[in-house]
Amino acid sequence: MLRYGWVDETTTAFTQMARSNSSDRRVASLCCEVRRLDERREEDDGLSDTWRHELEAIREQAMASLALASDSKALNDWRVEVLGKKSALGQMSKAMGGLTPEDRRVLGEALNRIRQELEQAWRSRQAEIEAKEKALRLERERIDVTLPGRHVPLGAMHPISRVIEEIEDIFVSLGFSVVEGPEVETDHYNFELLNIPKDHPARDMQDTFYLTDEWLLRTHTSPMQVRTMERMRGRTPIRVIVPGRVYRRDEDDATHSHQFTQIEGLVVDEGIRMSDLKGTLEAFAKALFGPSQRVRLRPSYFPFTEPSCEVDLVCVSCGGSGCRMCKGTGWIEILGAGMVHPRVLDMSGYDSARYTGFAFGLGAERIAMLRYGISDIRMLYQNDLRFLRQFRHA
Ligand code: 2U9
Repeated sequence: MLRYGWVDETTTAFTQMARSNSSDRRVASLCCEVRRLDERREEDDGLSDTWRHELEAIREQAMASLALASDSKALNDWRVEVLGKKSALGQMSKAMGGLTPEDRRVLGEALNRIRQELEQAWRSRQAEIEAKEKALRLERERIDVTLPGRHVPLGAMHPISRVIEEIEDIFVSLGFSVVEGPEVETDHYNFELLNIPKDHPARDMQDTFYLTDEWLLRTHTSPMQVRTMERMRGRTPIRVIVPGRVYRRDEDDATHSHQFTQIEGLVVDEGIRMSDLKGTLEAFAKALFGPSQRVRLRPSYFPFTEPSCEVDLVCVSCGGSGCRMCKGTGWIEILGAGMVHPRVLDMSGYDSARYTGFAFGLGAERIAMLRYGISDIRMLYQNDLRFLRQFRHA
């Protein structure tokens, strides 16, 4: 017969011992005592009233606290407290060693039953709580697809990079390849093979930063054209442009920088003439500054080209009528160029009696300044966002 709300004192003491992890020996002796005090056995499962009552109390208390567990953490704590090794049930199971075989069987079966019942209750409570927590999570994480998107500030390509890309595109469309190479070069490739021997006056104008007597920061990208010719081993045609950073010993001011970006080009084949140079550069000028552009060649001197010239564009500011920018001439200089010096061809393995070529060079900064109306070259290197942001939509 089950009695609710009444707990035999000894049994309570036993249970409390078990709950508070008392020693097994003490618990076992209490078990014996309990058995002696509870001689009456129920017909059906052989459990004494005291035991039944005590187990029922544990069950009821457990069920009540399970109903109060409202989240996964409380649920797990409950499992440890009620079903774990240190729980009342766990301690009772452990202490059963001190009982007679018959009592052990009876109590064991009863403990198993209650344990299974509590485990089942735990599982259904867990399912309930999981469903509740999932619903809460879904509610909390609900996405409102009608909200306006977050603004992601877009960066902008640097004006020098823009100019490089644009110029590369133009020359690629004319059949050129793009080649890049190291900024640290040897004296041999930077000067000697370009017809600038040690005692040449052009060395003064292209003084640079030396790492050792032989290694230096390149003063132009021309060493890469030389390397390209060597790699091609006399084969033609060669049509390359080489963009990259170059270095010179120079005072920085509004139009000069000790480091700037060059784009140089080289064409080598049989029968290449000055008219090819002019036609190519005129096509380039039209593509970059518009179809009404024209170029003008003026004689000049470079050690690596012969003849050499400076190339002018119709002034982008006044269209040729003369203004402050072109100093009233109607023209602005944008390029240096010339026919590749025969000695340079020969030194790189191209017989100058059979092959000819043209070459040109320009500064990307100068083009960017003309293109975007930038008055001081230093603005291109200062990374001032107020300046750079202007190119976001340019
Ligand atoms: C090889 C042979 C010849 C490249 C050339 C120039 C003329 C030139 C300047 C323009 C402005 C440099 O950036 S700048 O300061 N360049 O005037 N460059 S011809 O001639 C070469 C290159 C490589 C093998």
